[in-house]
Amino acid sequence: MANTTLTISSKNYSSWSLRGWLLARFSGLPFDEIVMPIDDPAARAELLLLSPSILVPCLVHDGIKVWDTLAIAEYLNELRPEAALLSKDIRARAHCRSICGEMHSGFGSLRSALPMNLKAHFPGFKVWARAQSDIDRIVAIWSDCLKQYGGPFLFGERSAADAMYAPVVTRFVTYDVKLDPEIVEYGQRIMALPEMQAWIADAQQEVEEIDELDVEF
Ligand SMILES: N[C@@H](CCC(=O)N[C@@H](CS)C(=O)NCC(=O)O)C(=O)O
Repeated sequence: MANTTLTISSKNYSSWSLRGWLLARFSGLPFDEIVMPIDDPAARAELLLLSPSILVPCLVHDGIKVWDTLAIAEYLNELRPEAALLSKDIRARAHCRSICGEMHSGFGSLRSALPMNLKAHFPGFKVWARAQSDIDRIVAIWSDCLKQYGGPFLFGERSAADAMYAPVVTRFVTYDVKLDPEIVEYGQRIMALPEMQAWIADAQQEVEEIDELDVEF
């Protein structure tokens, strides 16, 4: 067993789990996954021991516990600077931190109206106005990054920002959100990453269903 674990929950529904898992995979740090069942009280008690917030993802590395996705990104960037989760350039790094922060603390309307659900597909889904404002802001962020850093990812090479926004890419697919070609192509590049393909394949195998899910999990 590696001396590193990442606790996550549903691969179909848990967008924060996906972010943390992608960050860990992008960093190149070997880790074991601990997948906590969604609704099991015993699992929640166990999770409390692993993650003080009772939330996932939670990384434990060499006995150091790191919870909350942004903290995990910062920790992995310190541990594995060669993976460049955050750019070496101070300007790009500040930009990356800003848009990761915006994802972490914002876009509540998008998150509640279009929850991550990899197994689902809703052609012609009607997006309400507030969620559309979140989508417009995200598209502006991505367009600006792709223009400034020249692609193929938000900051040129793959970075923490791509991990933070990957669940949004999946929502755009699930809810059939209409987008300009450059944004569709960026989304396709994210979906084609071997890490995303592996995650989605596992999500397809999950049996748990949350019918009443109406907020981001
Ligand atoms: N701000 C936290 C959010 C984490 C979060 O909300 N995680 C959800 C799963 S996506 C969770 O653990 N929910 C547990 C539960 O509701 O039982 C982070 O950045 O990691």
